[in-house]
Amino acid sequence: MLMARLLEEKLASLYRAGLIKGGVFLGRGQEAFSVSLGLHLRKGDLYAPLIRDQAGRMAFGDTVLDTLRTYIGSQLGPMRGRDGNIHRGTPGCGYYAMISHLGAMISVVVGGLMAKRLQGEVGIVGGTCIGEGGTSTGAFHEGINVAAVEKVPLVLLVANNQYAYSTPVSRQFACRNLLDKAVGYGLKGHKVDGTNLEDCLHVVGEAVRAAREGRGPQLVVGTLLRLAGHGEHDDASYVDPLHYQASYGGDCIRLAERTLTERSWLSQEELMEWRREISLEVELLSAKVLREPVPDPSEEDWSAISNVELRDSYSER
Ligand SMILES: Cc1ncc(C[n+]2csc(CCOP(=O)(O)OP(=O)(O)O)c2C)c(N)n1
Repeated sequence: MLMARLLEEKLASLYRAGLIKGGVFLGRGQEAFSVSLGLHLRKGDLYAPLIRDQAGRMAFGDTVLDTLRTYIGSQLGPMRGRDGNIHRGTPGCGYYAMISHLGAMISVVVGGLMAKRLQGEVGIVGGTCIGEGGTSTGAFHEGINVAAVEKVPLVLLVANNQYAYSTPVSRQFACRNLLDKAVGYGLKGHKVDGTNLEDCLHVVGEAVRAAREGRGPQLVVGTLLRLAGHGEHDDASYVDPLHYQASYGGDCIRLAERTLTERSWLSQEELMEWRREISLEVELLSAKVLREPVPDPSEEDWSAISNVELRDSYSER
């Protein structure tokens, strides 16, 4: 969680310095909810994170180095400089690269789970996420409907962070609670305070266990606040300041740190030391990645939407 937060702070500063092309989208305030899914998934599971899931990605095994290389566009990164920011993954390891924030990944994970079922694999879970705005899209409805009909082991986290870009929840949905959407389609619904790490670990852990044991798809609604703009290009000036006073308006990292010190599990000094060590690692790795080569289009043997085989077979026609 802390590593994701400090890494994203560095990404934001690199973006403001003009050293990252494209967008930078932060998960600030959503780390506790996000990390809970990444931590409960295992090797062999499927995971399709979205733009606010840096913490979940790192818990699932993504690294500071690969993240920096993707954002900075290094030729040595997993996307070889072809695609930036959150569109990264290693599908062969069940870590799916994001297509869209607005529901596309649900049916991709459901399809992956169906494929695993046809291959006779059992005990697998597929996890993905969506924002409350994304629950208004057709892709969301189609995806959860087929998940429920097929009873696949999907765990879908809905981060209700109060805004979809600048659209507040009052203009987003008219149901009483987002859990009603789970009931409507036949998924088991859970709710959690998305700012409380302990509760998130417990509730998301229960949902993952239920899916793994064959109890069908699970939907978990986390209530929290997006503590950043939609992306770093957005100053979030439209956010009603009252949200910051609400029960869901706190910073999950500060709250987790307070719990750790109140229970004497860690001292302030140890927490400071964690921050210092992580910041140093992030600084050293970003300095290294900034010196790495970026792709030269005239030298590369791939094209943006193709691979060598497709390119050659196309040019032979
Ligand atoms: C089809 C489509 N329309 C618009 C967008 C731009 N867009 C990306 S995320 C987003 C808002 C998403 O809000 P929400 O689902 O609540 O997630 P949050 O950003 O709050 O995490 C929008 C409008 C897009 N990517 N694709």
